[in-house]
Amino acid sequence: MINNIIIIDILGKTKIYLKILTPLRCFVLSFGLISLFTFSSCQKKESIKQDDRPNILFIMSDDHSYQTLSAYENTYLQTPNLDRIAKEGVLFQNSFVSNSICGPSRAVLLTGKHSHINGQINNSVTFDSLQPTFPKLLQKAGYQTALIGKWHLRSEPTGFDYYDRLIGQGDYYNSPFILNGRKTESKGYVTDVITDKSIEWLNNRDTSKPFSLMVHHKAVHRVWMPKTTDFELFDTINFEVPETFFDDYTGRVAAHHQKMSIERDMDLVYDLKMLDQDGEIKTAYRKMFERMISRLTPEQRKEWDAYYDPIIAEFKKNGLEGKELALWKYKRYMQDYLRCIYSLDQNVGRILDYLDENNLTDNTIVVYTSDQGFYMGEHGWFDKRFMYEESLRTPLLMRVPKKYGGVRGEISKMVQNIDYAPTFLDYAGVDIPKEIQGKSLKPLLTGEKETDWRDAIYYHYYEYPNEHMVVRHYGIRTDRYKLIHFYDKIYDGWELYDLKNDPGEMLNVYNDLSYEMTVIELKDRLSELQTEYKDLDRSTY
Ligand code: SGN
Ligand code: CA
Repeated sequence: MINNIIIIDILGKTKIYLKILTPLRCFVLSFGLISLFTFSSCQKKESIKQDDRPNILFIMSDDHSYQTLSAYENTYLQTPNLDRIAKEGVLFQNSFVSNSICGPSRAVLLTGKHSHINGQINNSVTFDSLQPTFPKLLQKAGYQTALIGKWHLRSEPTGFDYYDRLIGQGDYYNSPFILNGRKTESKGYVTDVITDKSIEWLNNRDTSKPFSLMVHHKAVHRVWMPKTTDFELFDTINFEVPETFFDDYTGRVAAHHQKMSIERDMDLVYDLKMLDQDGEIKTAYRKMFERMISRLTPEQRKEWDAYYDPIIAEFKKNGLEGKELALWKYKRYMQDYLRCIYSLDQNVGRILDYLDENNLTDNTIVVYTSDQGFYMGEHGWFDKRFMYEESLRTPLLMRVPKKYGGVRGEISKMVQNIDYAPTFLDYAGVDIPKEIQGKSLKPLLTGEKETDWRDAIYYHYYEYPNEHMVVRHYGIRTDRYKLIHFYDKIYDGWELYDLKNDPGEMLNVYNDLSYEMTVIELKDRLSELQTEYKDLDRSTY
């Protein structure tokens, strides 16, 4: 059975995209139309001319919540440059990850397969770099491939003509990099440096080939160190905490167990920069922050201290406690986090301008996403990992040039990071290997009407025990419901959320008899998904 898209040129101008279901129908249609139209091919691979393939610019940040991207929500800050991608392209309203943590998310992106298949179930294992990835396939098909910025997969990158990666999490200031296997130093703020390096690579690339450039920012990962020029931003804003900030986790055992509470777990020195010169504020992570801040040059350190020292003095004077301290911590956290986003947005603007100035806008697909979502105080948290909305969702903006049929607007279908690899292969005219578990987003991006799309997504998180102590779990999310199974020696139990009636996921209705049938149906669908994605044997990890 063929399931291809054919492209027909009418008088060399208009393109019609048709989905052909059977070889017979394909033959009949082509036979009927061949005398009227120039018929390209029933094979997707041949339908894109070698020299007409789009460049791919894939920009990914780390831990950027959709709540702090103004194309999604206007509450906290404006991100005009990021928003531009959505305005000139599409915004995915329902974009999710399959395992809300860095290394796994990156492995899913590269392979188009869930964690249990690509092997990267958590941040501790080493990525099997011998397995097929989309950069390798693009490279084989004649693309020039590059990766600049965060990698975090332990094995060296493969499938790239050029890479310049951070070491582990990297540093916000003067971070070292590994350039094609060789350690180098850098000067300056990491978001600027990654952008400079990306622009430099674009300037020096082989222009005879299409490119696939992955720009992977460190921002806005913990510990949210802003650029010195951005210190005063958001200083005077009194951020209101989210409605669920003082959640008591009634009916949700795993939520009781976590260690990612702003009030309890956020470190005053490390996370909130209260590094007093007298050393009176003694915290568990103080030494780690001292190491981190020692990377600053004397000039940078001077600017740093000039901004934070008065805040530290004020903090020590006020001696806040309880709820007041929790609210102060929230505000401090938000200020630094948002400053990192501000710089990220500016730098995305620089790269978009570069495309404009170098006639690349019309033949480059631009993607912006994050490796997962993040908590901005919802449930009282920072970090990610849970299958709850704030960390399951991730921003996804894509601008596909009109020349490749790109539509404009919002897409509400549920998409997942397993879909990136097949999408890029599809646009490059490369056959999508059948082992890939995601689906090409091209039918959605070209506005195909009768697209047979998924009705549910599958999620599986494994990193326990770990510093934030989120119990292992898997689950299913449909348009309306989310069913989660936490499974671990420490706790084994189910949760069900009715997202229509309870978007904040405060009420676990798993044991509510009025949802009995829903639970049965969702469990059936969940086990179908586990069969489809071959995630049946959980005893092996
Ligand atoms: C580090 C952070 C954690 C974070 C993980 C994973 N601690 O370990 O807060 O959850 O990374 O983040 S830190 O003290 O090193 O900042 S991930 O995005 O890389 O997966
Ligand atoms: Ca991350």
